[in-house]
Amino acid sequence: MKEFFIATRNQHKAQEIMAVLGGEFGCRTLRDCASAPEVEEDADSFAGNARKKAAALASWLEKNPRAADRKGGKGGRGLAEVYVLADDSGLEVDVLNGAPGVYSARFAAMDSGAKGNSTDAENNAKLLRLLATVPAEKRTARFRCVMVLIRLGQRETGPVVFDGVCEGMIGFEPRGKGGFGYDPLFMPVGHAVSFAELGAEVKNTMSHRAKALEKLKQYLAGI
Ligand code: ITT
Repeated sequence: MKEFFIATRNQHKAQEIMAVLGGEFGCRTLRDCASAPEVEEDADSFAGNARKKAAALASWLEKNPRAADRKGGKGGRGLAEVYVLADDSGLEVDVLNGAPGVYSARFAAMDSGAKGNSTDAENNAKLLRLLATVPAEKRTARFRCVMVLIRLGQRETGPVVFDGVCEGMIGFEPRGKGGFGYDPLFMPVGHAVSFAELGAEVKNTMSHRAKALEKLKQYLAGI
């Protein structure tokens, strides 16, 4: 079985990734590895940040191989069957020239200069405030996801990059209880309800993340 080490501390993201990948893969996250390094997400693109997250975890796992091997290194398969997968993603709103973009997780905190990510409620409130006078037809937006895959022990093949986009509109108020982040405000094309109302099962058939993961699964099936 291929083992994935998902370079995220966002449990919602991790759950979506695991649900789309399905049971044929083993998955762990940074939560299973408390001493893995924090990564400063200071690149100006999703791909740049995803590369940083993947490379940092891959380097750490190569220096700490026991963390990557479920069998503790005894008779295990070593690092060759272990993949690091990083996801950097966010929301691009057309009328805001693509913001929040790479700043999606810390959109509200950018105003106060506070360190770290903002809460989903703070980010959604800021987005609604900025769009307060924007009519429905100008509220077009998309979620974008870039994933970077590194196969440990086979670094010469280099990182492989997959992306996915989901087009939609920003609503006028948060709706629904599912998902995370901007899901209560995002209505995917063809739907008059938000991702948070549609729920995980439907979201995972059409989201930016699901589209990137479908490409990743095809890649894995071909190697
Ligand atoms: P990691 O870096 O640990 O993976 P993070 O939440 O900080 O976790 P990102 O830096 O990629 O992840 O920021 C992504 C942000 O974009 C996330 O916090 C949400 O605000 C938003 N976002 C991304 N995908 C989303 C989705 O499927 N639904 C709603 N919001 C999403």
